[in-house]
Amino acid sequence: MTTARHVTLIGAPTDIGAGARGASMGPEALRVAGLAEALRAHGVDVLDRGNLAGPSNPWLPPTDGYRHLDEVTAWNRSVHDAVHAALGDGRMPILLGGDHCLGLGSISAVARHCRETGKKLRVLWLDAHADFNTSKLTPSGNIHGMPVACLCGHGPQQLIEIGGHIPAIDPKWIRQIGIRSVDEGEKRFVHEVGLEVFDMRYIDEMGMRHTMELALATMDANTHLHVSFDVDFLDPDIAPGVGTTIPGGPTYREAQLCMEMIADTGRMASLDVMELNPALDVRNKTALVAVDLIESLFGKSTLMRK
Ligand code: EXY
Ligand code: MN
Ligand code: MN
Ligand code: MN
Repeated sequence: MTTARHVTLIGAPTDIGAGARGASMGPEALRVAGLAEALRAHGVDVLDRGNLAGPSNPWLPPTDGYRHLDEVTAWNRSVHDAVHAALGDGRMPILLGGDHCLGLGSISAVARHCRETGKKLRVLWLDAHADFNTSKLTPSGNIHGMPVACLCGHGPQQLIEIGGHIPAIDPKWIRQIGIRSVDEGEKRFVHEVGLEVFDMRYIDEMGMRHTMELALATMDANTHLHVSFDVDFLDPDIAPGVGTTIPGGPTYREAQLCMEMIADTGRMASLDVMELNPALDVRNKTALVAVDLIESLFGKSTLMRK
């Protein structure tokens, strides 16, 4: 059985799906910020299995609506295999991105594992963006804007088949939080498919507590909760080190509450930490805030700190 007390760190040092170079340095920045040590201090057994390898970034323009499709596919296959293996070992994988196109490999592996073990999957997608573009809708061709659509079966065959089941997940299993930048065509598609989105307007009006109560409702003891944390979810004031900063994100306290409420469920069984771009950061500040928030996902809290 997967337990949050046995974690495997998997580095995926690539910016193959992004519109800016530098997320390839994300895994090392998280290590330098003390991720493994912080988790160990909370009693977690941490195995850092190092970095995956994959093709370098050729930095080419899009072909048929996609940039670097073959390279994105190779990286995602490798992420899929590593995440699936960690789950099979009864450990909780933490994917250290890398850009968010790799959420596809990670979540398709988690979905495969849930099918094999009879678990119910719930995906929390913490992001400024919906990542629900297709080759027809994308303004950029960057595949980090497409992983959620691919997971739901809308994308090129070589990507949507990575987890061995098409679609990898049902849109009903997803809750998106913190969304504030969605392209026009993408917006229509999000509505068409019926994605459950708690955007910043919702969080402003209802507060993070009510938002998370709804986003975390209807889970039970058989639920595998996957958290896909795109660091651009956070307000750029606290997290400048990302390629696609969008103003008006959750504050430090709102983000902490979000993580604390996830921890309280006791159901988180896999995690992605994506889009951290050390080339754009200030003295590793964004990596440090990410580690602080990950600690909260593992039960650190103001009064109960061990
Ligand atoms: N929606 C824009 C695009 O598709 O190009 C920006 C996507 C940024 C995606 C970041 C990772 O969350
Ligand atoms: Mn994203
Ligand atoms: Mn499995
Ligand atoms: Mn994003």
